[in-house]
Amino acid sequence: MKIAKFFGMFVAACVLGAAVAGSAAAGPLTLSYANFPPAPTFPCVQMERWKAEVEKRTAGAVEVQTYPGGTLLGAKNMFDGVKQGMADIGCLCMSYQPGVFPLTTVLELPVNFTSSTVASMVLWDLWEKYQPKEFAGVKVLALFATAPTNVMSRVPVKGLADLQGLELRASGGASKVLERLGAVPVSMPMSETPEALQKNLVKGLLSSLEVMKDFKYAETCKYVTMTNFQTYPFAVVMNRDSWNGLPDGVKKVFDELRREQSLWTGQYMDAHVKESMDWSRKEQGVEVFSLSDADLAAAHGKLEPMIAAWKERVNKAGLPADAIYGAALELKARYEAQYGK
Ligand code: DTR
Repeated sequence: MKIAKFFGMFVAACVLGAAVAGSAAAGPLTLSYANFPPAPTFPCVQMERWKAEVEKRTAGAVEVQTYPGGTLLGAKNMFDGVKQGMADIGCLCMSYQPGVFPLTTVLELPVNFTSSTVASMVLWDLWEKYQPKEFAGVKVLALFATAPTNVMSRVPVKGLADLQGLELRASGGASKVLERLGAVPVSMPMSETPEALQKNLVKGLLSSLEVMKDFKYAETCKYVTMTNFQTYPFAVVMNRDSWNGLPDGVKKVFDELRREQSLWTGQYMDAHVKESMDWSRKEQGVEVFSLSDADLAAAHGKLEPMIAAWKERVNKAGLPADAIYGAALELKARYEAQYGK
């Protein structure tokens, strides 16, 4: 009896797989998924989760070949590489291509996000509402943002005065934040940062704190200054022709995963930041400073003009900047009420 039941279930899985893939003879559809940072980092952890969910929900009709660590496409050529079909899918950080993503870089503004979960849901809803043409050439499969950025450094940064003239690695909006605060931003993708730190080309970095563990920055940066500045927006995108070639059943699985994966990644990031900072303090003796209220107020005063500059760029791109900015703040308040600050 058990064999008959198992055989029945096996046949059902094959039929479902074939139905989803559109043909029993086709075998699994293999898709390439490129990512730029090393495998243990959050962009790749979320990639592996997406792969597992897709292969499960399509009953094996789709197989995802993942390429972490820039082995297929790097940070700077990710978007163009996916559009040219060098990879079916790619994960990119919009901050690495200044000027290309006017709407979604609203996440880089100093609006005091306190979690990746909230920032990621705001990003998803804004993209869904405004459908900006910055992603017109691809199919968007997920959107998420890092946790807020903080200073990680070899030397103690106890206040804004300690930032003056200090070379810190950043990228995109974070570089502008450092410049306005009197530090010296050294712009590069995260993947190039370990070498820059090792060669002492920079005294630290401004980024989300999970990298203290994932890149082991806690071994060189023994000080963290809690600033909760801007976040970094990410997108997972698919080549348009690769998407159009998918069977309808697979498209349905991918579409159902989009917002779910974005939320999953935000929640993973927030939990991992806590884990990373616990490890940094307990195992690596990292010391954590907070900016004084006066310094935080002074910092936000210096960063405020970034909002007007962003609005000018976005209006020039033909988008309603004031409406988008207002919607971002409303969504931020809504999701902070739902998920906590
Ligand atoms: N903070 C951005 C993006 C970023 C944050 N954590 C990671 C991990 C791996 C790659 C990129 C990022 C940055 O500093 O580049």
